[in-house]
Amino acid sequence: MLVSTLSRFRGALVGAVLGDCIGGEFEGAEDVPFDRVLQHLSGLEDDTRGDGILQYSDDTAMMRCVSHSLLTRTGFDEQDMARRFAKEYSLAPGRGYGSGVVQVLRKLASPQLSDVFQPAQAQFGGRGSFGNGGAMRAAPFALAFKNAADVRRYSRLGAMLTHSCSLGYNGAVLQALAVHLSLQGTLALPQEFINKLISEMEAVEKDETAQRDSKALNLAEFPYCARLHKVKELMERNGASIEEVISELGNGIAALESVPTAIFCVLHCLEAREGLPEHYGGLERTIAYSLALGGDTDTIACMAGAIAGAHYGILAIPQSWQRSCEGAEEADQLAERLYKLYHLE
Ligand code: 8NA
Ligand code: MG
Ligand code: MG
Repeated sequence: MLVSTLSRFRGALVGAVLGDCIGGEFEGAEDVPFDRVLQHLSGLEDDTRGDGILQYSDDTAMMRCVSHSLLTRTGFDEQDMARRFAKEYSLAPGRGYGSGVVQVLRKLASPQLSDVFQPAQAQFGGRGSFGNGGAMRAAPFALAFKNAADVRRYSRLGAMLTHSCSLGYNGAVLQALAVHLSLQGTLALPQEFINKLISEMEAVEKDETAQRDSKALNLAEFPYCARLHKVKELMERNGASIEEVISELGNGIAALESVPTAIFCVLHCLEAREGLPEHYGGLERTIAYSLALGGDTDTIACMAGAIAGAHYGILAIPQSWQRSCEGAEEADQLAERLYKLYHLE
């Protein structure tokens, strides 16, 4: 079926919000059997439960800020984006932010602050955060900028407002590039999709700082490339167990332990899978499968939801799921506005 570009844009942001809202149920859980996931998902079809029953968390809260900032400034403006993050946090601090990032968000609220990248650089003894908080909000960069170089550049800077460790901001670059490729329909050829991501990340991880950070953290020399090669291996194995996926890719709050995992979820669910209902389309499978991995489920489902939503488009997302999630309607409107920005020449 032909999916229009506008439908892909709407699918990307709505898919992300759904992943966050629906995934919140299992955040931090260790073992999530498929029947619990399916029970949770079938509950969304119950019309008596009311609209927006599932609330969004930090992932969507910050993604809204990114979208509003890119739209209002018609491009990337670090001061404006930083102010929005700080304001959003002060208005709704209880959205499940990471324990470190709240210090950055408090400092960003200070009117005396001149360098908005400085608070992030002071985190974790000057090493900066490698959490997935930059990646979870990266999708709108792929909707605002047309060419890959801009997507790379601005998703990196946008993440650096809170995550100055290269493992943190490079996770955001990878997530934004995955959405960028998916919007172009590249997931129709999964091997090409993963190979392109690997070659993009080879260029990104050549950077001196990236090399130094991975050494300091005792990681492989090109850590994201190494994980993406594992994604490829798991795809070729075609039938990897949940346990293998968790042990080889991770399901944690570090960007390295969750962005490649989200990409794997999307690729794995391009086909029907055992344990998931036959009537599910690819987007439903992707979200269900992300939840079954446990760990940082809201964020992994949010990132996988953005990539999958860009592939399948808005029409593939069940209405009842959209109605159940706070912020889904606004995300749809923001995506439409970003579509216009993207097409501004
Ligand atoms: P962050 O920047 O606070 O990082 C998350 C955590 O990762 C930190 O609190 C540390 O424990 C650890 N960490 C990151 N960098 C380093 C480092 N250089 N050295 C040692 N430890 C480090 O927050 P974030 O914005 O990256 O958020 C990541 C995740 O946390 C998101 O999935 C988000 O949803 C959130 N989260 C919230 C809850 C909750 O309470 N609801 C639970 C889990 C995760
Ligand atoms: Mg969250
Ligand atoms: Mg999370």
